This record gives sequence, C-alpha cells and structure tokens, in this order.
Amino acid sequence: MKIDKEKLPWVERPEGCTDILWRDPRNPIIGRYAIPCANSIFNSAVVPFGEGFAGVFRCDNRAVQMNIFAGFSSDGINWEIEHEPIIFERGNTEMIESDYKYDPRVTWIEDRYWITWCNGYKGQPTIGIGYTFDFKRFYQCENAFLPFNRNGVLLPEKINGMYAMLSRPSDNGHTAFGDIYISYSPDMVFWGKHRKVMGVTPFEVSAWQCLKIGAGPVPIKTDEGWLMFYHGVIRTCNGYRYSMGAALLDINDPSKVLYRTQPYLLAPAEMYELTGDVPNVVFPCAALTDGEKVAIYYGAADTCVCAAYGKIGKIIEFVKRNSC
Ligand code: BMA
Repeated sequence: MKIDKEKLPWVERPEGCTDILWRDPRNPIIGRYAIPCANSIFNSAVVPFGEGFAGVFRCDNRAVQMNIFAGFSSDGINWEIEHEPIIFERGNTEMIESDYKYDPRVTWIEDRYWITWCNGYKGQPTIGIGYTFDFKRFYQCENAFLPFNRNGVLLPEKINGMYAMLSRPSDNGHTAFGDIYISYSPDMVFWGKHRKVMGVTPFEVSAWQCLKIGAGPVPIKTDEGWLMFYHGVIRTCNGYRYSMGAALLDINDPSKVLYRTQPYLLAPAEMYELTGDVPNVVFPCAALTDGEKVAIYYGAADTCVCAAYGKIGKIIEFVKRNSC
C-alpha cells in the first residue's frame, strides 16, 4: 500500500554516510514508557490509515505480559498508543484463545487491515490472525498453523488467487534454528502448500544470519520482485545478536529467492540497540513506502521502537550486487 510522498516519514541521509539504511536522529521514536502500564514497547507495525497512520504495538506490561495495542499518528513519528490492549471479537471462528500476543505485522488486503502476530495457544507460540476495518473493532480468526511458529507475515495481495503467508517454524523456547517458509490459504482458515523460501547461511559465508532468520515487514512489491526485509541471528559467546538484511523474491512464486544480502543492512550499533531488556537486537516489523523511499520500523533491544530510512532503488541495487 503506497502512500503520498509528502506523508512518508523521512530524514535525508546524513552527510558523509555511505550506508544503504540510516537511522532517524530522533530514535527511539517510541520510548519504553510511552503508556502507563508499559515495561517496553518494541517490535511493532504501522500502516497508512485515514489522513495519517495507525499501528499495532507490542507492549509488554510491568508484569511482563506480552500484548498488542492500537495506536494512531498524524506523521508516523509521534504516536498516541491506547492505554488498554486490543480486545478481539470473534472473526471467522468461535475459538479465539490467546495466552499472549507479540510481534504484530499489519497489511491491507483488498478491503481490510489484516494483523498477524505470535499467538500463545495453550501456552505455545503459533501464528494468530485478525482483522480490522477501523482500528477500533478487531476480529480474531483461526490460528494459521500448529505450534510452534513465529514471524507470520502476510503478503499484501493474493498470489495466484490465494492468501500467502511467510512464517518461521520454531520451538517453545529461544529457538536456536529457523528458516523462512511460505504457505497459502483460499480463505484465511486452512493453510497449506507449504514451501521453503530460504534458510540460514553457512557461518563462513554470512555469519550474522547463520543461526536463524525470520521475515520482517510486509514485503514490498517492486519491478524486481518482492522486497523482503528480514532479521538474521548469530549466536555469540554473549547471546543472540539480531541484524537486518533484505531479499528479492519472485513476484509470481515468492518461494523462489532471486537475491539475498550477504552483508547486513542494519545491525545493532547505537546505544538503544546495544542495551535494553535484550541487548543487541534490531528487529524490523513494518515498512512504509511511496515507491521510491522507505521508512522501516524496528524494535531495538526489545525495549523501544526506532525508524530507519533508505531508497528502494539503492536497496535493490545493493541486494543484487551483494547477494549470496
Ligand atoms: C525472538 C522474539 C522477539 C524478540 C527476539 C529477541 O525470539 O521473542 O520478540 O525481539 O527474540 O529477544
């Protein structure tokens, strides 16, 4: 879903910077205590809505219960986040159990905003799906998959007549493995035709993504394929480190990877990425684009929300030239 050029949150590349993505100097744009109950607000998704923007925010409260909250903004940078979590009504199912919700993604498909998140079902993580028309009333649908799964990301349009979702089969803990798969559904209830999209890289080829990977923002349709930003993880002697890369997937068959970055595009380097509840995490969950520029929203150190910017043309060129 493209937005007007003058509405896109944007900061020019700093003088002398040669990086493909650069950070917003106002980062973190949403601090950990932005609403009264919050311990942390991070890994959140935003979309164009009305005259401005709406979002679904991961907020862990001070009992460190994970939940998702709606929010609104006129400029994409200054956000008003509801003080109470989203209450879901029944969507396409009677069964809307949820022990916890985290890491939301949001996309417009056809007539409504679809939301996916990691949903706790009987204490185990799988992919929850919901929708809203107005960010006031929300409807929960069937879980997409069996546990264990995380990082469910819908494509913003049907592929060959079917809804398509990227996901990352996992375990019940701090998963020490993980590849990206794609699955299809005719109705947002039944999912199948599961195909592997891409796996981790050998350590000696690209170590930042050698332990596990997961799709980030909703992929962006371009002339060169689906531009998919994703996170990649390396296990260091001090724990996991999450960075961001990008890949181009075939437009008609997104299980085909055309290119993927060998170097990362953004890795923990600023203090707000290096320190926090979980240090060394850059975790992208949303992107806004006018077709030329992109604003990427990412969680930093499982604590706060940040933004980074780039030019789609330059990113594609980089992905193609630096593929592995
Ligand atoms: C993953 C998820 C993310 C989190 C990341 C780093 O497994 O739980 O929400 O940002 O770990 O802690």
